[in-house]
Amino acid sequence: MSGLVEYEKYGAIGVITVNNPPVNALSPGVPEGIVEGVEKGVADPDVKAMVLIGAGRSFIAGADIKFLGKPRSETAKNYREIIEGSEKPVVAAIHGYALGGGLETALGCHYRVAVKSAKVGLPEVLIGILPGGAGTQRLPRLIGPEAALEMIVSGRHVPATEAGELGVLDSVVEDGDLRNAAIAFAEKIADQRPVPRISQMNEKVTNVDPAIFDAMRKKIERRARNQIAPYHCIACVEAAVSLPFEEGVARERELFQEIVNGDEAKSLRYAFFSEREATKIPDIDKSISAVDVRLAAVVGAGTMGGGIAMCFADSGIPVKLLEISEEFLDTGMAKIKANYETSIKRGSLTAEGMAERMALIDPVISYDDIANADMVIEAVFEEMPVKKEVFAKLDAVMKEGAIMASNTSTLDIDEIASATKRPEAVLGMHFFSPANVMKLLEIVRGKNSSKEAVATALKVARRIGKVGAVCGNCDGFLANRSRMPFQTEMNILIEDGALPEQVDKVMVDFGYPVGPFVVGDMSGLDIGYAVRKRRAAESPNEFRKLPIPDRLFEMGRLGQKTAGGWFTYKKGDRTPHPEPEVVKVIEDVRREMGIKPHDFTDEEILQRLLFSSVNEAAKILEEGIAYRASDVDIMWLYGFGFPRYRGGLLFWADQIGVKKIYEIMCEWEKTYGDRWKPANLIKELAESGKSFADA
Ligand code: 3H9
Repeated sequence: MSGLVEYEKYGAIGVITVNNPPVNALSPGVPEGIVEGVEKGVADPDVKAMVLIGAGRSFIAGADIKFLGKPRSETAKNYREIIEGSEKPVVAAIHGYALGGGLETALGCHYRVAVKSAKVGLPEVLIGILPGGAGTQRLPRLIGPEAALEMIVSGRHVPATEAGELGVLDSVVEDGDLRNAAIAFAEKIADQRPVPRISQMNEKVTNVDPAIFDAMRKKIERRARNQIAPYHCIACVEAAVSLPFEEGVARERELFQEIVNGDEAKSLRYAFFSEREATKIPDIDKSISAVDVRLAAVVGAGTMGGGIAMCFADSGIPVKLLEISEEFLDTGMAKIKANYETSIKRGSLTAEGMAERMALIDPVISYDDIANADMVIEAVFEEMPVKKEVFAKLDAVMKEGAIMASNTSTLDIDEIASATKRPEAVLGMHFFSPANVMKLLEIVRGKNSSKEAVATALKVARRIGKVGAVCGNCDGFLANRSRMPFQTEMNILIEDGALPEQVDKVMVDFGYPVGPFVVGDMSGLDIGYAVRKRRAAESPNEFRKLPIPDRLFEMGRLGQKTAGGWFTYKKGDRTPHPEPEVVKVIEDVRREMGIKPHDFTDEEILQRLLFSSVNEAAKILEEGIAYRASDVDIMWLYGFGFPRYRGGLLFWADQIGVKKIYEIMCEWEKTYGDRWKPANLIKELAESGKSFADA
């Protein structure tokens, strides 16, 4: 047997164990090894049945994503059919995850036993493909097309108990000795005939109402915009109810081949690996021990602080929430309560769940009360003197070894750290708003931040369900600094002749959930105004004035909170309506600035917005503020809603080609001036024919 799969005998049961760490992916050699095991069991007259189990932490997490779309052996193509064809029953014993090709393998087996903590699913759609190992044909035959459609199109990981109820699993056992439980199960069913084969179960796929497929297409219309995989998944399940098994499998293979090497699949695979890569910091290896955060503290119970406290409570970590007065504390706690109540109304949280979470948040008003926390996150006003005062107080009380983080979105981490005698314990942990919802956690490594502090922040990010990515210290850090030129450019586009609704439409068509002007209205025009004021004071020469949003702010058009900003909103409705008053401001400013407005193509709008940020991101890479281009992409995917199926800002740029972008920027530099001067890195990459991925 290959080293990836082992075979042993326990009485009359042959046990085939997949051992391909870390997640038992179906890398070359694994399907072949499974087939060898099955053949051994079939050939041995003393063996009555077999168990297929995974070593380590999972059953099988799917095909090896690194090998997707590459040639496979004939055995690897057909191993599920070989398992299913075995005259002796094979029982899949599932713990950890049975995902994608992993669940498809289990569906090729005759029975499935799982422990309670296991999860099963067909998440291929999330990496831009479809279950290509007959999953779209077997699952509907086993649990009916409606339930199968939901599982396949959502790609969600289904907990074992629910999978048992759906009929995916034959038995759900207590966590513990799965191997023995599965052997006992195999002994029980060993003599039962006929051996159940899902490919031959056709009852559930006859007389199906065909309307379910169109209903699903309609349901995913908004979410699946510009994507192919979700629709191909539906087409495959449709084939399962209209074609015999073998023809359905052929159809599935055909559609799989069509998309496996397409842009969508490549971008999503890139995003999958980039997310994992982001946690690997060149000089921080496993020997660096992260602090075990058993008690957290948050300073400031405003919107951000409250949201951060919720992140800890949601993950079962007790958290102290500190404010300067009972009054502020009560307001903060009331907001948290209201947020949880909204989740209950939406059905995503139970009343007991809310009570458990609220019990984990301990509101306090004295710094002494948070002294024994393992990590503290400051979320007070974005003003340096205030931050420094807080950090000096924290320095005085926090226990030795505690990590002290600031949630600042722009301020200098090193200066904040200088307010303490332990700058090594200080770093940035920048949450995005709303903190309890947005997945990105930007971890800012100051010049003195210790490796332990960074490792702790990364570990905490994972524990609280965030995607952590690390960057260096600079104004705006990685995420907001790379986003800033986009913010400026969208305003310049308006000065030059575009309208907010036109720009928003281009970006929504590109794949953003909402356009940037609507986002501006949602966060409030006062935010940008305050940032511009600060920047104007700090660096008056570099600062580009933006008279249109300044004037809207001064008119009291602050966005959705005042029923109008860039757009006007009707009461209780978030639909943006173009506003003549705004158009008048735009026209006035154009006239005063002596600008002759011109028409923009959609492509020009898209490129002007995104190239401006590509240029800044290149400078960030050049300065070593980012470890790698893919970290920029992770921040854009999880912080700014960049469409995942386009990979991320710099992955998208690489698809266009750095050389082409460089040429366009050089032209724009001539037309529009200095702001389009290409970053040195862009020039270098263009001249050497390289990409951001190579940088
Ligand atoms: C498929 O099955 C297609 C078939 O239908 C048909 C084919 C014809 N491949 O996420 P983690 C690596 S498509 C390769 O940190 P966790 C991962 O990169 C597949 N590598 O652990 C990481 O490596 P490193 C359908 C994989 O405990 C390490 O394992 N299946 C794969 O947080 C640990 O990963 C999926 O889409 C893979 N399939 O989460 C499931 N999976 O240490 C994809 C993981 O070098 N996987 N790695 O950074 C997952 O969703 C999560 O990894 C899982 C565990 C939930 C399983």
